[in-house]
Amino acid sequence: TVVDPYDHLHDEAYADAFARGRVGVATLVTVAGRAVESLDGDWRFAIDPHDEGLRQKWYADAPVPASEWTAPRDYDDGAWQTAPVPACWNMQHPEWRHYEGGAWYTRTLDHTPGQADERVVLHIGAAAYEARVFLNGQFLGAHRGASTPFCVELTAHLRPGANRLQIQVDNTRRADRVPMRHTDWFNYGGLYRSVALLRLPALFIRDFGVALVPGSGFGRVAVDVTLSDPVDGTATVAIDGLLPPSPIPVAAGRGRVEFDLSPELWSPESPRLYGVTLRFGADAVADRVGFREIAVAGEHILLNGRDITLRGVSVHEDDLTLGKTSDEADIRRRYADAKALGCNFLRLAHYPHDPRAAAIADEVGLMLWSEIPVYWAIDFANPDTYEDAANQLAELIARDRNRASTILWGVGNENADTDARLSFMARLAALARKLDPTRLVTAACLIDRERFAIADRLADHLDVIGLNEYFGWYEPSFDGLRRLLVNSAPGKPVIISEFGADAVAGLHGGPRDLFTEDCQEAVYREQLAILATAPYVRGMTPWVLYDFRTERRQTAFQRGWNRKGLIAEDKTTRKRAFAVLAEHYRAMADAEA
Ligand code: GCB
Repeated sequence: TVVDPYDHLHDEAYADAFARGRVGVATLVTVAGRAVESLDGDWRFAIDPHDEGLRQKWYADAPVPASEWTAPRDYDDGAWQTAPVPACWNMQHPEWRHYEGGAWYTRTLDHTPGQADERVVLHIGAAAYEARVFLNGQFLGAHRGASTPFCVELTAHLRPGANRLQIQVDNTRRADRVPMRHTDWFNYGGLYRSVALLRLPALFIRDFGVALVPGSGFGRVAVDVTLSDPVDGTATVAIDGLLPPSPIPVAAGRGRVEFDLSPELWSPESPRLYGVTLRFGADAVADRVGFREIAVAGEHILLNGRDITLRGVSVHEDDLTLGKTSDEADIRRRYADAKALGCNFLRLAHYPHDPRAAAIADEVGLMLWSEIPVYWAIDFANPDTYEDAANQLAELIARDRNRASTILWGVGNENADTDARLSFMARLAALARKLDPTRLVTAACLIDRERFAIADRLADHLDVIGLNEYFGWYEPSFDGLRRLLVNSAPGKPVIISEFGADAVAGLHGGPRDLFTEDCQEAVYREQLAILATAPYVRGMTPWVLYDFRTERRQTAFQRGWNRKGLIAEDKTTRKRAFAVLAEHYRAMADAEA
């Protein structure tokens, strides 16, 4: 046997991170309306494929005296390259394009102590996939999950003057994580959403929610608040034009009050938002919130009591130059393209998107399906995998619970109907309901191949059934789709959460010439005609708005891209199927009006 003399150091730091230091939803602090101190910009950066930083303790504060050296110290971040935050490292240098492993971000934090009892919290918008945070040599916490925010409190370890902040980020795909090794999107890495410091009073508002009470006839608004510590007291809430500052009694750090209020309702046609301010002691948070009710009645979806159909499209976070990082312009372009299609709905696949996605959807009037990457065959029997998925779900809900645009939580995508998966995802559905009774729960399911019907056992645990099907593409004939729809009596609304076909923009041929725009167009025409015959199909989100990067697709037509976009990866060139879907959605909207 060959023994690596330094492995114990690595294992120790690794075990440390995940046994003692794991941070999750319980430590998250809302940033709504807060003046944050941005840490975006250039950080010193190095890839670290052999985890030398953990073995050699690059995070150790002072140089270790030579007598105590357990490993050679090759660490000097002063000579490192820099990388911008927020960004995916893959987009920074050609040699980092396919890098998968650990990497270190370091920077100096200049700290001028404020009030004596000030608390300082680091807020990380997203780190793909794992992150370990070190300050002045101390390991402070670790997080799993590529697309949800997390917080680490720095207060006890900050010094006046210069402080050394280091974040080790690791995007290694692992069989027991969420997602696992196999996905159909690019494995970007890095601190790819904003990083900021929150300077807070000793007691602060951790989380709050403002929403219509379901089933109250649009006449009651519930406001809840959770504080940093289990104290008693009184918070106040005010809603512009609706509610003057009003008390919320708080006991053991929590309070909830229902107010008799009838706000103007939010809808895609009229995306009315109200300014909301919450205060407790020296702390205040604020947000712009819409009030709406989403419900299911039989096979129908009701928005504010009105039957609606969801004219949607699926979209990934992916960009030619930004990778998985989104900026506001990119999100607005996404929504402008969706509106040009006639959409009132988008499926944000397959992981939580940038927080501005839901905030801007609130403002422009689009409904959203937001999901966690319980994708394909994750390790459903593993309790640690469940914990990771549940934490990602809870962090997503905590982050976006005040976004009226988000109407559906998706708890998975195309997961084979096994016992382990059923219990795993049924628990996730129950968790989503418990954390948030104001939204519907869904999942993108597969066809039951034996009965040839929509008969996933998980459907009992969902409000809305999502169904992915690729008739006309992975299955050449459309007969199966007709048979499937006739065979099914779901008793709940169904959203066709995916269908589509690859097409290289500009490539033409006959309607069955694969990878041509004409073939994609033919698939859309046939799909739309057939789906219109099933009354329980209450919406659809065809796959997908833009072509996106994916390492697993390497045919001559794909070369690292999924080509099922209605628009090419330049986000400008529309394929022929775009107009077909736009025409169909226009007719649907007219029929509804
Ligand atoms: C699916 C997956 C999606 C893939 C798509 C495809 O069913 O849910 O992530 O990208 O099919 O293009 O095959």
